[in-house]
Amino acid sequence: MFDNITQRFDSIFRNLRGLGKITDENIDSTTREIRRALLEADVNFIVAKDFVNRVKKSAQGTKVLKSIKPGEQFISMIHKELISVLGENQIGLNLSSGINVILLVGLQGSGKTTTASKLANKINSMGKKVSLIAADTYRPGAVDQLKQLGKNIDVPVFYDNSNNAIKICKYGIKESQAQNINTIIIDTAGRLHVDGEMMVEIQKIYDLIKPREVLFIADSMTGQDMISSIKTFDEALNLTGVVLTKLDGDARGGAALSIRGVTGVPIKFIGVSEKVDGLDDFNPKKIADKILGFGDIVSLVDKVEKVIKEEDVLKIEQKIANNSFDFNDFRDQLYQIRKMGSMTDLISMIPGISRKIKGLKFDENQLVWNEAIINSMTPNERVKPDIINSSRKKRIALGSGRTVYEINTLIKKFSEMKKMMKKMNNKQSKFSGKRLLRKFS
Ligand SMILES: Nc1nc2c(ncn2[C@@H]2O[C@H](COP(=O)(O)OP(=O)(O)OP(=O)(O)O)[C@@H](O)[C@H]2O)c(=O)[nH]1
Ligand SMILES: [Mg+2]
Repeated sequence: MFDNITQRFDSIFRNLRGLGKITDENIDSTTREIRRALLEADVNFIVAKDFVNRVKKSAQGTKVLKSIKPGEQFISMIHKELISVLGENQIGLNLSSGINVILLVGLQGSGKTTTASKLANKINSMGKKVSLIAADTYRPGAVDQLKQLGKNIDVPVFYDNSNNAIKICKYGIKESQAQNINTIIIDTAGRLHVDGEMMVEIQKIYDLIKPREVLFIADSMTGQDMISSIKTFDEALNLTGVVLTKLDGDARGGAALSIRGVTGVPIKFIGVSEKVDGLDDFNPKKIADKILGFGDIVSLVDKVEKVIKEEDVLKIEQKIANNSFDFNDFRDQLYQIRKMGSMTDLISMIPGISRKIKGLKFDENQLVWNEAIINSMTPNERVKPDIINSSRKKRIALGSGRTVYEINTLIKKFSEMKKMMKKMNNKQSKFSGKRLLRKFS
C-alpha cells in the first residue's frame, strides 16, 4: 500500500532538495508531478486538483521569503497539505457513559465481520464491557463466523433463530443491557446500495436502535468506487465514520486520500492485517509520513518500549562491559526482536531508510533458525562456545534440523560480535571517568 506514491514523492523530493530557490517554474513543474502522482495512485480528480492548488498557493506565498533551505520548506508545505487532505486530526469513537450501539455496514466481503471482532477486541482491551450482535441473516455461516471470532476474544455474541435482523438486534441489545454491557457492536449483512430491499432493512435497523456510531466498512482494494457507496450510505444512514480495511494489501491507496475531501466522513480506523489486533487508529499525520516516506519513529519507539525493559538493557550493558555476554543472552535478544514483529516492517519505520531498502526482504526465518540452533546447545556450550567441537556441532545440527555449515556461521558471527563488544569496551575505558580526570588534572 502507498508504495508507488511514496516512490514518486521520493523522486519529487530529491529534485526539490537541490533547489537554490523557489521560482514559478519549479513550483509549476513540481505541482504537475504531484498531480500526476496523485492521479496514478487513484486519488479523486477534484481532490488532486484542490491539493495541487493549495500547495501552489502556499509555495507562491513563500517564494519571496529568504530561506536557507527552500526545498525543505517546499516539502514541509506538501506535508502540511497532505495531513489536511487526510483530515487533520485523529477522530476516535464517540462513546458515552450510557449505551453505545455501533452499527457496522458495508458492501459484501468488505471486512465487516472481521472488523466487528477487531473493534470488540480493542474496546475490550480498554477495559470496557462489549458484546457483538450477529445480524447477518443472509449469508449462510455468517453467524458461526462471528460466534467463533467472539469466542477467540472472549466477547459474548448474541443472535436468535428468527432469521430477522431487526428482531436479532432488539434481542441482542436487551440481553446486553441485562448483562450490564454498555458497548454493543452490530455486524450486518453485506449489501449493495442498488438492492432496495436490503437498504430498507438497514434503514429500519438504524431508525429502531438509533446507533451512536454508524461505521462504513470500506475495502481499500475497491478504489474510487467506494466513494459513491459511502455517499449513498451516508445519505441513508448518516455515517459517523469509515473503516478502511485491507490497507496491508497492494491497493494504490488513492481512496484513503479522497474519502474525507469528497464525502466529509472521517476515516476512524484502518485494517492492517487479517488478525484480531490488525486494526489501527487512523492518524492523518502518521499516514502522511508514511506516504511521503518519512518513516515512523514514534511507532518504532512504541514497539521497542513495549518489548524491551530498561532493567534488561542495563543487565545486557553490564554483561557486555565484563565480557560475559553469552549465547543465552544472545537468544534472549533474538526472542525480543522476534516479539517486536517483522524485521522488514521494523526497518521500514526508520526515517530515511524505508526507500533505501525498497524490495529488500529479510529472511525472517533466520531468526527462528538461529534460536533453534542455540536451543539445541547444552547450557555449558551456551556459556562457553569454544568447547563446541565437530562432534558437538553434528549433535546440534541434528537437534535443530539445521546444517553444520549454518552452525559454523552462527558461532563465527557470535565470536565476531564478541570481539566488537570487547573493542567497544576498550574504547570506552580509554575515555572512562578516571582516565579522563587523570588526563586533565
Ligand atoms: N489482509 C486483510 N484482510 C482482511 C482485512 N479485513 C478483512 N479481511 C479479510 O477479508 C475477508 C472478508 O472479511 P469479512 O470480515 O468476512 O467480510 P464481510 O464484510 O463480513 O463479508 P460479508 O459478510 O460476506 O459481506 C476475510 O478473508 C478477512 O480475513 C484486513 O484489514 N486485512
Ligand atoms: Mg460478514
